[in-house]
Amino acid sequence: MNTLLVIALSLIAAALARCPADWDHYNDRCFFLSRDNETFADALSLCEVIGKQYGRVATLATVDDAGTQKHLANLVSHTSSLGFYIGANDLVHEGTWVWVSSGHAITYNNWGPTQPNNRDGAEHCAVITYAPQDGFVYHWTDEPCTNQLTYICEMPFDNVNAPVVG
Ligand SMILES: [Ca+2]
Repeated sequence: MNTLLVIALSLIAAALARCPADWDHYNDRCFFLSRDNETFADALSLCEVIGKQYGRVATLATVDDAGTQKHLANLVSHTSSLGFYIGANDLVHEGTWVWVSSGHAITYNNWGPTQPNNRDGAEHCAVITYAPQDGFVYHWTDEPCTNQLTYICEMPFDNVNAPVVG
């Protein structure tokens, strides 16, 4: 194949694989920190809607290893929000925490002190929380899924089906 054509196609593929301008790239995923406050269910729906704009399947963030946790904690530390929903929840079976992205049980966690505690039997959604007075420095807490909070979406980095803004 013509060398220039190969280079051109490579450049196009690279451009399409980028994360949108207001998203953050980490390993194989793009992450988005909201500014709006939503319930867990609305946050999930909004992630999905935003992802469709880029032709990708987006969902609430799957924080499945220490590296991802550290990366997201750093992003959160540059905001003024005290809590971001991630995708972990035990809505189906109390005490069985799963990722909304896959339905698979969580294998990594970063729960803060005494968490998850399912306070008043009403806490089924995981939040990356900054409340150092309570010992939470970007640790996870379980909170009522009806709380209105900021949230973190994720979508694949390498899906090249869509136009990318930015
Ligand atoms: Ca809790």
